[in-house]
Amino acid sequence: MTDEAKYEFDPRSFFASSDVDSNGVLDRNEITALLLKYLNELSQHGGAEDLVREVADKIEQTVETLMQQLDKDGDGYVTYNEFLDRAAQSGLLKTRPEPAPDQS
Ligand SMILES: [Ca+2]
Ligand SMILES: [Ca+2]
Repeated sequence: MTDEAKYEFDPRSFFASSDVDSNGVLDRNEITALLLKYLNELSQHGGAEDLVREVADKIEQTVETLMQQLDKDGDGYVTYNEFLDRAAQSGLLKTRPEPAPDQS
């Protein structure tokens, strides 16, 4: 149980850094950029080449699936709460590579 706080994921800053135009919601383009960045991180960490290639091949389909999962009210935008809901119950947080500690 003590391993639970092994690394800190800060969903707020993660969401904010993904919200490129800072309008408080993530649109399809921002989700795509986020996914590409995530894939890039994964491939830099190695060991996920198959996954990276598979997702990169079907990027539009993957974004579509992500949007369906994230955008619960279907308005085309992912709010912070929608993101939090999904992040909490999915494997997203667990599979994300450990970020470099940048908190002071
Ligand atoms: Ca935005
Ligand atoms: Ca929404």
